[in-house]
Amino acid sequence: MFGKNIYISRREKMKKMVKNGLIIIMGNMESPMSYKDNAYNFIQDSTFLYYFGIDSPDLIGVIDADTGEEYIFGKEFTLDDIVWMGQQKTFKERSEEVGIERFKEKDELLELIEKTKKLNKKIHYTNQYRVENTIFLSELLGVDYKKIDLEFSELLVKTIIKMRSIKSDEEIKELEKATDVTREMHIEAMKNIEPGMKEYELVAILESVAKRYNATTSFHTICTKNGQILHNHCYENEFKSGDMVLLDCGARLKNGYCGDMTTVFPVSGKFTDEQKEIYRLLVAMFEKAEECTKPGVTNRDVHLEVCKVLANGMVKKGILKGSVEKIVEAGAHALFFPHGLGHMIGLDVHDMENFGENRVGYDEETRRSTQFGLKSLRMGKKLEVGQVLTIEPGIYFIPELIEKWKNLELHKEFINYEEVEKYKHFGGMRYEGDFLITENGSRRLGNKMPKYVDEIESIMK
Ligand SMILES: [Mn+2]
Repeated sequence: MFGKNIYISRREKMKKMVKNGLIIIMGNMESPMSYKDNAYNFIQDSTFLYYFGIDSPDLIGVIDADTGEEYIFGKEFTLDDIVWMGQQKTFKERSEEVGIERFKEKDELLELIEKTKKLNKKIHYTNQYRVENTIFLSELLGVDYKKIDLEFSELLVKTIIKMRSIKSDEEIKELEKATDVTREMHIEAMKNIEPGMKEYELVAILESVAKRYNATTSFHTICTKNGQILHNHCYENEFKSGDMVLLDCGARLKNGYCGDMTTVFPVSGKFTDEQKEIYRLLVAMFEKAEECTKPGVTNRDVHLEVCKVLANGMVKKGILKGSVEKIVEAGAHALFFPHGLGHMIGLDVHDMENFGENRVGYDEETRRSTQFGLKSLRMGKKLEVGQVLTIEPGIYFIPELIEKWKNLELHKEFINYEEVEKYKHFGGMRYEGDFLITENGSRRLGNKMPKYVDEIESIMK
């Protein structure tokens, strides 16, 4: 948690931007895993964390933009809670730590809503992603639950996205820490991998690094010898010499800030010549993105520049043919790179995507494409100083996709299918780092991360 003044000034800024009405920010409730008292790990809503800071279930933050009054509604501890969980700070005390003087029992929220309705004031709330909160809001506001996600406040959501998109110095420090824990997870994996190991055994090693820092993972770890499967959460395979590991994982610090990194490394500790060739092209794509990522350009343009590096490399290998510009315009390169270059990262690993990918990654100026590949770019809009986003190009040979395109004779003027066939066994590679947009360009967060073949091989020795 940050100092009180940070939360106070964030809420002041929000009030100024929303101007009038009553703002409701829902914290998360416990979510049962198999029965009520056996819940999933509690994850606080990140917007609630951003404005109200308290990492506990069943809280609701309310701000009256007209009067300036601020509240947290919840349920104060009873003797019963203390018997089960021990003495702890009261919610009143914890509310005061984030500058909120009015901690109220949850039941009293209904009165405030009734009062607000009588005054004909607007009630602002955001679109919801948890069914418990949708039902709660529906009952509180007397709105059909199906309408909750139609009648939310676009103004409030826009305000939150605008504020959370630009990271402050203290947030950058936390993101840097999250990136460093993430880095250590990757390096530990590189040092410990050996032929004969199961994917889940490697997962156990790298996830224990996060635990050592009182952190969790920021999403389900992808740790696989089948890198061509983009989001593979199955860990049953055995690594063999000659296989590549694709590891995409991140740490989520106790305070909510996330890291997200992907590396690929050879199980044996030595890249084969074929692996080196593709990996070097991947690094060239990554470095092109680093070079192009700066304020004022759209991330869509950065993505397209990176696609050109890929297309150019594939033309040199005889896999693609024709003009690089035309290949990328037609989207033929997406056979090998069907996803986007990256996404914003912060308190969520895909920052604020609960509001909708397009609200976060696009705007009136930059619209989302419907073309295969480009349509999966989550962040397309103009880059601004203070944004933090991932850069994560990939090169994949997905047998099923190759087969399908080949049968449809898709882009056959650009794709030399006979050459592509030779790589069907190859798998896939991705490399990812987290970047802050600075005045002059961008800066990769965290300590230096191995990237080149010799750097990776020397760590694995
Ligand atoms: Mn990512």
